[in-house]
Amino acid sequence: MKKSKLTSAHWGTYEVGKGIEKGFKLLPFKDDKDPSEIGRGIETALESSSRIRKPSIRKRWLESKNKEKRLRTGKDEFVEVSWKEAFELAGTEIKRIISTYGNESIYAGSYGWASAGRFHHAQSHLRRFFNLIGGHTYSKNTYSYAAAEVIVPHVLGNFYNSLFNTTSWESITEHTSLFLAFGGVPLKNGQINQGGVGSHNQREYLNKAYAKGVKFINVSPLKSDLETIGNIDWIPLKPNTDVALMLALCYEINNARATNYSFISKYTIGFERLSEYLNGKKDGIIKNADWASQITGIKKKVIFDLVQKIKKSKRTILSVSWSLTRQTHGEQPYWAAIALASMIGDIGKPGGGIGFGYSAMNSIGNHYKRIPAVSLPQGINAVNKFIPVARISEMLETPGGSFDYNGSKLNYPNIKLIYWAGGNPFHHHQDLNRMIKAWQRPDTIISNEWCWNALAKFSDIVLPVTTTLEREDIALAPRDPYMIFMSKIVDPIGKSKSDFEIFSGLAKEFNLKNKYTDNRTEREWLKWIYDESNALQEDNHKFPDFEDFKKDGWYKHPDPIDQKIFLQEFIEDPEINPLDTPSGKIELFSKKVDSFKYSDCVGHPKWYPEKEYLGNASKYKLHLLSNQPKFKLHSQLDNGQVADNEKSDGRAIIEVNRSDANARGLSDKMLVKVFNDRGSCLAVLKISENIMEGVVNIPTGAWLDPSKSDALSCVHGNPNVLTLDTGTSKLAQGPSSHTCLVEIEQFEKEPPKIRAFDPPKIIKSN
Ligand SMILES: Nc1nc2c(c(=O)[nH]1)N[C@H]1C(S)=C(S)[C@@H](COP(=O)(O)OP(=O)(O)OC[C@H]3O[C@@H](n4cnc5c(=O)[nH]c(N)nc54)[C@H](O)[C@@H]3O)O[C@H]1N2
Ligand SMILES: Nc1nc2c(c(=O)[nH]1)N[C@H]1C(S)=C(S)[C@@H](COP(=O)(O)OP(=O)(O)OC[C@H]3O[C@@H](n4cnc5c(=O)[nH]c(N)nc54)[C@H](O)[C@@H]3O)O[C@H]1N2
Ligand SMILES: [Mo]
Repeated sequence: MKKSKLTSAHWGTYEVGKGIEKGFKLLPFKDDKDPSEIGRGIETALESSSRIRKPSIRKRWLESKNKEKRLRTGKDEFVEVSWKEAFELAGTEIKRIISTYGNESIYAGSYGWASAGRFHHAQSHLRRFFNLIGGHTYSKNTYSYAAAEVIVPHVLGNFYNSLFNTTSWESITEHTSLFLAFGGVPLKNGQINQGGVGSHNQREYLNKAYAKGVKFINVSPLKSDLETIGNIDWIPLKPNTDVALMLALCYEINNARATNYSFISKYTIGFERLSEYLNGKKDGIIKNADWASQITGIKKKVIFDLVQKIKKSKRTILSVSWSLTRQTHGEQPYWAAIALASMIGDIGKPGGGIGFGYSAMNSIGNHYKRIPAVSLPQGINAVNKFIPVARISEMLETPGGSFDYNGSKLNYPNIKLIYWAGGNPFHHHQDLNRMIKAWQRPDTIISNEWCWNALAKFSDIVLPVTTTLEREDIALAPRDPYMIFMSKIVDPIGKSKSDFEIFSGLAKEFNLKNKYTDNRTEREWLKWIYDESNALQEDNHKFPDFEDFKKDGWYKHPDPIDQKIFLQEFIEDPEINPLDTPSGKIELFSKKVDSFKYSDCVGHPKWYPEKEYLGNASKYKLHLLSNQPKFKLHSQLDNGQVADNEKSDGRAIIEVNRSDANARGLSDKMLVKVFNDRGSCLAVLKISENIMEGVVNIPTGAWLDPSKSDALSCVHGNPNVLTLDTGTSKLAQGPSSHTCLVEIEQFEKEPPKIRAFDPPKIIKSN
């Protein structure tokens, strides 16, 4: 029997079968225990009218001179050109920018998830190209957990180690008594794994642990952040106040003489400094349950109850959601949680301690061995200029301006050209109205995209890229045991080319094509990646023969025997396996961080009330969360039908507590305007018992759809027109998307038409 072809995406592996209308259908991969619906979005999106079919140049950019050419409205006309013309135009412009302003003036930080597949990784190609022609300004850290990426190394020595070595769910099922989750264990997010997923396991793991008697507690504004087969204790708290709760738990545990002092003295430093703060030595404020109750909105009794549960629990694990980093002072929840886990003293023991982001992705807590794999070599960037990734608007607004970052004082470059490939800043960035203003500053913006989203509509040169279904690749992610041969399913739509072909074409303009391709074809590169990765495998884990792998379509690495326990080696012998911190121990007080003298990130975990949250609400009384969508990955496949599951009449849904709706005279399914001083969007109201009073939620991902005539920043429901664009603190300068206050009111006018998926007006070529 002929084997069916496989394809892979960040949300799963699929068999490709015959479809009814579009010629193909994505079916669940047979090894997947809990397949995700998300993939099927591509069936309707692939050839929809939002598909970019030919290289397109913004008409005003092409025809006008100087400043006016830059005015980017997102509603501009485009002119289709041939690839030859497109390469010439882009090549000439890149050369002009480099010779006039230098390579530093090119921003190719280009954050984003792009698609699965080891070879066709858009950012790797982008960087390989720019590194070849003298370099570019780049970006550091992520939108996912930037604050943790910077603070955790000061406290535990390394952050990524925690992602690869999170304590296994098996260990939790066997040994944990209490699983205290800040921000829940959102199964909707476990559908995703960067680079691909063979089998989705989070649901089964969670249910098994629950069935075995692990006591789960969900500390979160949303009840649905932790759902399993039975009831879960839900402790709603005001968003962005977890640190106050964590510090009060530290104080009350200490007060109840339940601190594990032998753990503290053997494995940590700085407990005295933290204790002084908890006891209010300097500020006169004791960080007790009473204090935290007022900040978090959690009753004092519930906090004392938690203290008792922790005291009685034989083995406790704290789970801290990544979302807790995406808020003002997002460094603190991780530091405070590490301090609390240290005082409990279960770190490094089976089923105990701390874990970051259970079910934030499928791989967290999975039982697998990290699979070494090579990437496309990117060369060396000759430009040594970077920004913390979420400081893009500020960079564009203030060329030469200075900023703080992790102990350094740095300067912003003067950006004249932006090149984006594989990410969507009109999805991921905060305060989009501010960004759109800043976006007008560069001379030229180039993007490789496959669909007419806002990024494409706000670019000058748009180069149409193929999707994974239109090219061959290998899904090989270090955090998933499956390796998939991604077959080509359909021919490239329109004139689209892969990122590899696009940058090869551009390299030719610089007479560097052979250097760029290294004289390898796409197929030769796939084989190269396979062979080089295979060379890194241990002897008993070698890959099958390449041709056999292609024929079978997939391969699974053998499971490791041991369960993972985060920081086990350090706990077993802190002398031989010290942490990579200055003291070799867990730093509850960090001399280094303290030496930076940042008022917004001192040397120990601390509660900072100076921020936009319910504790300071006056004009805008609701805290807006914008969590990850259930039926897509970020903005990807919003142009397909599966994403409609999470919308109402095509618009994003805003979840509102009944009492907040009643207080404003709003009812279920009503079209509402959500607004603050930064912007406004429409959304459809859903009354919900799932969300605590004072909090509302719009999942991210609705494509930006501004309307001047209705004076709305987005008629479709993109929450990032409302969110706050400031760094978490001087330390990490991470994004603060979960920090945001808004108001809502009924939108009584005629509902404006959604045009997010309409292509721009295009002057066609033949
Ligand atoms: N308000 C708010 N905002 C947030 C968050 C939040 O919680 N709240 N979360 C943040 C987080 S955690 C993240 S990671 C970011 C995600 O932000 P992004 O990663 O930027 O979002 P995506 O929609 O995945 O963007 C990927 C883009 O790549 C394109 N693409 C796909 N495949 C290819 C390819 O092969 N080649 C090229 N050239 N392009 C391709 C897609 O069409 C899409 O436009 O969003 C952040 N933004
Ligand atoms: N289906 C799907 N899955 C995804 C993604 C996607 O786009 N779609 N994106 C992937 C990516 S890139 C990432 S980084 C991860 C992100 O994973 P997470 O960071 O876990 O993502 P969120 O869904 O934003 O947040 C989870 C929950 O945290 C809660 N929360 C927000 N603020 C607070 C707070 O101050 N305190 C407490 N206690 N809770 C709070 C919210 O109720 C929210 O539902 O998800 C990944 N998984
Ligand atoms: Mo993320």
